[in-house]
Amino acid sequence: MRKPFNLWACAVTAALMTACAKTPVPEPLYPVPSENQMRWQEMEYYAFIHYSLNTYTDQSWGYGDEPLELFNPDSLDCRQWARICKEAGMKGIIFTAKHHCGFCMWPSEYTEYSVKNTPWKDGKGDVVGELADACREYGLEFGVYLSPWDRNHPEYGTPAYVEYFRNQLRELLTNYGPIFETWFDGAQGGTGYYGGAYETRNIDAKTYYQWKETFAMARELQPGILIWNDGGDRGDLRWVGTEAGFVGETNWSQLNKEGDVEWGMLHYGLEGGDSWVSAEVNTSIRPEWFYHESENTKVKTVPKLMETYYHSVGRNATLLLNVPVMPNGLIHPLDEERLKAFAQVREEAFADNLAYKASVSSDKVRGDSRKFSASKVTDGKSDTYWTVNDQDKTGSITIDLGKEMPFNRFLVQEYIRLGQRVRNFTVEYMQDGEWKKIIDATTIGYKRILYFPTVSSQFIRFTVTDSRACPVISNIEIYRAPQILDAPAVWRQKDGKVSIHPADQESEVYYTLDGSVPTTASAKYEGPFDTDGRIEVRAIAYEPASAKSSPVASASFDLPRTDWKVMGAEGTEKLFDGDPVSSWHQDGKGRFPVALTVDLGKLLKVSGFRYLPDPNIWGPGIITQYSFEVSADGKHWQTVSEGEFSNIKNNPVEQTRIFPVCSVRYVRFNAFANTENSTDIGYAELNLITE
Ligand code: FUL
Repeated sequence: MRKPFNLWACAVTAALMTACAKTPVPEPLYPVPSENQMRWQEMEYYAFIHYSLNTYTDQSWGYGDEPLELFNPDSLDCRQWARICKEAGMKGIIFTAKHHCGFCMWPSEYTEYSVKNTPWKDGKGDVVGELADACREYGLEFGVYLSPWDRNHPEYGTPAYVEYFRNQLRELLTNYGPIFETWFDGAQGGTGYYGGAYETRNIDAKTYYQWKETFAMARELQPGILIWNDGGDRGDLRWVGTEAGFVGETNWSQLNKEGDVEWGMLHYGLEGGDSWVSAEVNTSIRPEWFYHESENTKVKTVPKLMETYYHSVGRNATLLLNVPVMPNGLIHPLDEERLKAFAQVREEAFADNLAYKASVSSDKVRGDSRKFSASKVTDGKSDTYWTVNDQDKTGSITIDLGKEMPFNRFLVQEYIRLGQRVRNFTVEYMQDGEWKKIIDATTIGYKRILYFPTVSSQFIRFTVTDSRACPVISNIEIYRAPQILDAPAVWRQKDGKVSIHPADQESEVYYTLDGSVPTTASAKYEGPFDTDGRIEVRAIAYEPASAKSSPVASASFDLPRTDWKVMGAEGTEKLFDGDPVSSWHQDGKGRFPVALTVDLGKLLKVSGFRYLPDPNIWGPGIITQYSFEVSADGKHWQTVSEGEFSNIKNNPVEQTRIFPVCSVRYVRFNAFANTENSTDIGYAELNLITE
């Protein structure tokens, strides 16, 4: 009996082997990523570190005339930065070797405006060098941000500066070991010191820097390099059109080599584009990029960081998360704590893959070959995959967990070495013998992670419903992540009414008004409530099922704006409704300044103002140049603050300006320029700081 059985087994094996041998792998769907792009994509998460002279002047962008004496940190320790990033699970660090102010954090031989002429280490220090060494010690990749715009350099705007820029890049790419990424920021040209000229210099970002030659030099010096470039020529990676920490749900790693890249292409990529250009989501752990003491209460919460993770790594992008360095040369303990907590929550969320080695089946498979069977998506290997015949653009895989289990995360990966293919897919679960849809989604790419309220089932079905060519799926993972509760948002309307908004509808909310930490014994939020005067609201969201609370939301409010009236305008409610998303627009009818005059109803002692720009994506009309005037009688006006809101286009966070206290009944906020080059001015909120 044994002999024929063996013969039969041999015959089956032989037949299968022939089928495997006969079934060719799918043809790549071009473009496909380079080896450098693959390596970079697999890094997934790495740090940005912003540190420069601005750290000492509380600015977002230095002007280029900041004195060198300012740079003298007493505890600078790049090993602390590297240790924190390593412990946070990051794979590398990109450092602002030179920001727009032109100050060099390494002793460049081409300028005097560098660490070599500062009191720090008697001019013998080199921050870039120390950080490169620390990265090597901690097993991190190292990258450099070198700002093309240089507000210090006398020759900025002429061909001589381009040579200077290239010389600096050569220094950085030659003297500091392997560099995995260079960042050439898109903020290019404008006002500056420029060696004492104090003027505006505009350049054509497409032609001025001659990127082709610069890129060629960079690739020759560092064959493993990835180039991020926001102006002119296409690099290897792309910006996603916002610094708020998310890329489009639909995200193609493709763009065209030539032609303009509009916002939508940055955010969603371009299906069918002729070049592989993947997305990198850059955002900061605080509202701004550089350290500002005033932002110590605004370090992003773990739930917010998790959301950012799902909206970057979970949407086929990498996450470049910025951590600023304090004036003493160290990362703030709060940022360190948050980064570690974020790492732990990620670890907990993705600890137990329910689909690993689960039994799987598919409705079709390429050439009936075992080599491409559905089991390849749960074998834990990144170089095996399930695929179907060339003519098939759809297909589904059913995963049997063995028994009913709760889950709320679904992770899927395409084998992108053969190109990005999937346009649409669905995930369903079986309940009472019927398939129920969890989610309809679009692209996958390198990695897609879906999150949804917990469901329980033994069977999950993943279906590709549309694909540019036969789908090629290398991995599926399923998790039950613990619930994360976010700090609720607190708004105060014009009349003083406070409303509290938890991130998820199921949690309860508790709050205090006396500065104490809220617990479930505090007042329970039942709806908007009246308040008066200056107040501090603290609130938590609470999930009864797990008895877990969110981090505490703290919001301080100045006097209510009850009597305020915008003069000469109607329908301005959204300007004072406390909602950071709703906005009011003022039509300047083609003429600057566009003045917003507010009657406060009575005399108040005022010492500052806060402007929250319209955060919406389309035509936000964010003010970039302003002046702020005050008046006690509406006739005699005094300018108390004027200037620019730096980097407000990319990072539209609240702007605060302080001025000497004055008695005021009327204020006038003048806009002289906005981000749209138009006179349509957008405001989400306007507030005053009173004595
Ligand atoms: C922006 C810059 O202007 C910011 O200051 C920051 O460096 C950010 C990463 O890029 O465009």
